[in-house]
Amino acid sequence: MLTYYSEKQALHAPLRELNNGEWMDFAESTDRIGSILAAIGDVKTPDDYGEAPLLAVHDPDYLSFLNSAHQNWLTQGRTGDAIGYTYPVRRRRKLDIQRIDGQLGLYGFDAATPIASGTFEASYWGAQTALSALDAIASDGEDMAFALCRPPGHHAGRDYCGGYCYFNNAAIVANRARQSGLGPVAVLDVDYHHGNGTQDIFYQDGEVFFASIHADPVMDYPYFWGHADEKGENEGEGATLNLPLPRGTTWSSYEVALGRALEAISTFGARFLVISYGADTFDGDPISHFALQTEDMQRIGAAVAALNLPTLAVMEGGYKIEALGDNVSAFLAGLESG
Ligand code: OKP
Ligand code: ZN
Repeated sequence: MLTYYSEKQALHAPLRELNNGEWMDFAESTDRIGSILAAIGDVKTPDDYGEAPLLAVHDPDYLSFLNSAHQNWLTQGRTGDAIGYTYPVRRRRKLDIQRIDGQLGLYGFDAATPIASGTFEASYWGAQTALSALDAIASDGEDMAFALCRPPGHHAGRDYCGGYCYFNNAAIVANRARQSGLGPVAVLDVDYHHGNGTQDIFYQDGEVFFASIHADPVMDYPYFWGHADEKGENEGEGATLNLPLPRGTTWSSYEVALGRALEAISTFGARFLVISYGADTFDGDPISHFALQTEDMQRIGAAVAALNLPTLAVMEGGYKIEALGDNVSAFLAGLESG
C-alpha cells in the first residue's frame, strides 16, 4: 500500500495525560509509529501543501492558538507540556482571554490532549501526510493510499483540540477531495471512539457523509457526541450516521454495523471514501473495550474495498503497541484484497 509518513510527526511527544483522575504515561506515544513502520515497510515523505488546506477546515484563531500555545505556556512561567484545567460550559461567550489557561479551555475540550513543544509542527506534518496521500489518488491515478497520521485527528473540530487530536486529517482531505470535484465524499470512522470532530465539521453539510461505528458514548469517551439519534442538521440532515456498539463487541455484531454503514455510504452515492482507521477496537487495547482480532482488521479492510471506491485511509488510534503493526498491516492487506 502506498503510505506516507514524515519523521517530523515524531516531534509531538507529550509525557503524560490525565486519565480517570490519575496521571498516566501518554498513551498516544511515538512508539506507536515504530510498531507500524516495522510491520509495513517503505513509506514516502509527504510534500508541503501549506496552511491553506488546513484553514479550509479549521479557524485561523485556532491555528494561531496551537502555534503559540506552548511558547505562551513557557512565557507564563510554566514547564513541561501545556494542559488545560478550566473549560467554558454552555452559553459562555468566546472571550479573547490571553491567559494560557483560558485559551487551553477555549480551544480544547479535555485534559488528555497536552500541547508540547513539537505539537504544532508534528500535527502540521501529519496533515501534510494526509494531503499527500490524497494527491496520490487525485493526481497520480492511485486508487488507494494510506496516510500514517500521528497525532490522530478525528476528535479535533474547527476550533478545538481533544482526544489526542489537533488537526482533523480526515476532514481536511474529505473537504479537499470535495472541493477538487471528487465527491460526493463519505468518511467512514472505525476507530473505537466516536469521531466527534469530523461529525461536527460536516454536521450541517449535505455533501460529505459521515458514518461512525464506535463504543456507545453512554459508557465511553467522548460521551457528548456519537449517540444514535445524531443524524445531521439543516443541509446535512441525514448525512450523519452513528452506530454505537456495547463494550465487549466481537466480529459477529461488528460486521452487522459495518454492513449498515457501507450500505448507507452506497445509498448516499459516494464516489470517494476517506476511512478513519483506529486499531483500538482490538481485543486488549489498554484504553478501549471491544474484542476484535487481527483477522477482523483484514475483514474490515476487505469489506470497505468491496465498495470499489477510491479510498484514502487515515490513521487514528490504537494503543496496544505490540499488536499495532500487525493490526494495521492486516487492515491494509484487506483493503488491497478488494
Ligand atoms: C483518541 B482516539 C478514558 C480517557 C480517554 C482520551 C481518549 C482519546 C482517544 N478514561 N482519553 O480516538 O483513539
Ligand atoms: Zn480511539
